Amino acid sequence: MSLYSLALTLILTVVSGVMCNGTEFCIGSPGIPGTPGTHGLPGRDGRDGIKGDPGPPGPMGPPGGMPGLPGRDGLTGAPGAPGEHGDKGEPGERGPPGLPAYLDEELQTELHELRHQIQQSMGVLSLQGSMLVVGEKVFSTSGQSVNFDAIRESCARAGGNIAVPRSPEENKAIASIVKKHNTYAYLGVVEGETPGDFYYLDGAPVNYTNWYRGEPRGRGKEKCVEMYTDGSWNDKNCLQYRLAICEF
Ligand code: MAN
Ligand code: CA
Repeated sequence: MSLYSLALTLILTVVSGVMCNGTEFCIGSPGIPGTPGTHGLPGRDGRDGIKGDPGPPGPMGPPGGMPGLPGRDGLTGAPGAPGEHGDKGEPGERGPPGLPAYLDEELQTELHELRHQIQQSMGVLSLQGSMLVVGEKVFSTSGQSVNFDAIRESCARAGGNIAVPRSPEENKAIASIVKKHNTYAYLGVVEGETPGDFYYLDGAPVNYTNWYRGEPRGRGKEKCVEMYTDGSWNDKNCLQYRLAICEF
């Protein structure tokens, strides 16, 4: 073999990856992998899967079916308004005869205790200056000034009436409250249809007055009466704010 053919064989061997022994056999190195084949046919179906979750509720069906059964009773409602008062019942049977009160020891003890408690309460209230006792009457003020109707209402709510002096002594007592609060007070006196005629709130004409000089001079236009701080009276419209003094 010439040098030339030896070189050629070597080059061929390197370039082609095939080595031959010069006579029969050649040993090649593996070629590059071919491209993947096409997909095979689909396999057989697998076994059934596990049961799925329930689906969402379906849409409402068309109307026209039979009405369903009635539902259960609702909750109890709120109580209704109280009914009207019934008629008064018949009087009961007469009880067994009792002891005369002065011989009833239990009753006497109870009276004694009540008297004592009333004395205690009145002592405290008098000391506080929140009640003024004059004869049978008690005068008291809330210290508030409001119009005539509001005074009447607040005195009635307290179980009393707007104060009205029916004697010089009562006038002095009310005047002392007026002076202490340094403000005028309305009295329980109003003018009637005839100008200059004044009445108590029960409709009886007044039989004691203490008009300031020249009063009443409202000539029917001032239907209420106020007390000045010196205890004298003036006819006045009823819409001023005046000290509320009640009598009990
Ligand atoms: C005001 C009112 C009257 C009152 C006179 C007295 O006008 O208070 O009620 O009579 O003053 O001058
Ligand atoms: Ca007047």
